[in-house]
Amino acid sequence: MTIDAQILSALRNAEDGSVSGGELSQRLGISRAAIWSRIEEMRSLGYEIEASPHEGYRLRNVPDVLHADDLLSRLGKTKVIGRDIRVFQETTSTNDVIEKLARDGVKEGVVVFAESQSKGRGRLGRKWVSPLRKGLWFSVLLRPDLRPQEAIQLMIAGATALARAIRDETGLSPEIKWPNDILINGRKVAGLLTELSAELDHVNYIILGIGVDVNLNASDFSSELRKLATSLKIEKGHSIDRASLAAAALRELDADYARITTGHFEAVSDEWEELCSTLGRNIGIRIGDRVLQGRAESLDSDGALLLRTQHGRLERIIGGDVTVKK
Ligand code: BT5
Repeated sequence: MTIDAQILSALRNAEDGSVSGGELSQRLGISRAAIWSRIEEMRSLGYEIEASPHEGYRLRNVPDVLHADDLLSRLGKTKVIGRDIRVFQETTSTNDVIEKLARDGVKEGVVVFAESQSKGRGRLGRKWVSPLRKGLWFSVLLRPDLRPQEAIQLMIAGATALARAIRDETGLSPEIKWPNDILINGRKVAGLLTELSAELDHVNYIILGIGVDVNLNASDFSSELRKLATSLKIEKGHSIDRASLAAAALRELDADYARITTGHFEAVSDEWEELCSTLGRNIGIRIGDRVLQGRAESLDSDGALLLRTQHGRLERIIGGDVTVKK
């Protein structure tokens, strides 16, 4: 952890809320003057850190900005995801940034957040609306030892982990719509996008991109999108702490990634099935020009959807746009 992350973490975990400069200096192995200068720097970013000669430092308020050190300090220790966190004010797409890092050989687990994206994207080149400081727009680099056909497991794990984090942080009841949407009260509040570099028999890397509509107002969506999309703020009636949700999402992702890489995908898929509103329903799936009709039965061991078609055949589906029939 960086010095700033360690200071924030000490302040957050302090028993009576404050820590003296002397104690910080001892714990971190740097001078009191160096601690002071780091605190001044954080204050300039909007962190309200009170300093009193008797009590020491106290964290009063944190700004609504994403800050890598703050996220690291909230996250604590994870196995893989979030060992390295980078925050950009604006990118084209966080998936693009991760792709460059992947090509440069950066280790798996690095996470890139952007406060806004000029070219946020969904599947098949669709646009993903990503207004400044209103959501969580981030991507994770993964290098799992999987075959390409198992890559959808990452989408399943990502959706399960994200739904859990949203539920635990907000008390709302998110549902998963296969394959990559998180819905609340029937409207989309988050989407996942996996992009893959693979050989025939193994995955080189997977980029898991996640967009969560946290504090968007209805006016942040176009009139068309307003009918389909929502935000956590709209659903709760008040703003949600983005940094806290980001840390929760990374923690849950780390846990589910560990389940996959240790051969426990089945546990993830059981949980996914409980959260999924698509299973057991009659659906239509558009795959390119083809539309298949049938009943969504379950996931197979790779993570593909098993669809019982009108003609009684079981089809294995790995992508497409679902319409749920009434
Ligand atoms: C998705 O695609 O749902 C995947 C979205 C992934 C976004 C993240 S943000 C971080 C990372 N960097 C990126 O560039 N992307 C990822 P899809 O299922 O194709 O849904 C796209 C459709 O969702 C659009 O055509 C719109 O109808 C709708 N949409 C666009 N922006 C939205 C938003 N902010 N909230 C809800 N729906 C939205």
